[in-house]
Amino acid sequence: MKLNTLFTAAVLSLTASVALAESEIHVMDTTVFETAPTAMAGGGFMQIMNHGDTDDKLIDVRADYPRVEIHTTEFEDGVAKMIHIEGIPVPAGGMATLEPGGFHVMFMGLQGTPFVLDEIIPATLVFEHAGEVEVMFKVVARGEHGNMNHGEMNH
Ligand SMILES: [Cu+2]
Repeated sequence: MKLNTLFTAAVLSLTASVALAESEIHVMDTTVFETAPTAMAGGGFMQIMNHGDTDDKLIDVRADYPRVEIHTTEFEDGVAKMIHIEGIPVPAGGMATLEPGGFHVMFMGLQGTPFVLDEIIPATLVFEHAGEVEVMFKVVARGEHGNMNHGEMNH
């Protein structure tokens, strides 16, 4: 009986410390838009919250596609232009939003493996401080502002 209680306490404290270590970065609303079979790339969107007291940065995204980049969007004379950047800052106690027309993850080389509605795309986010965070992108119908795929402007 005593041993059992000790064991339970040990497991509880282990669980608590693991949860603490992983709880600083919280990722929500991980979505990608469905793509046409001929589309070469698709955008990934999400909200990243940093509950820690250290500024962090999303520096890499890994997924089972030929190339995955972090992009931002700039508008020049009303024309959206995507720019490859090295990372997205996630300030301590703050958040970063990846959305159409702004920061996004660019999955490239989709020819032959398009994003199909309701599919789940596993990926690993890599943060400067928090390290690796596993996420699942859900494929959703193209939103009305979802025109951020390279060379693909269909509504
Ligand atoms: Cu892009």
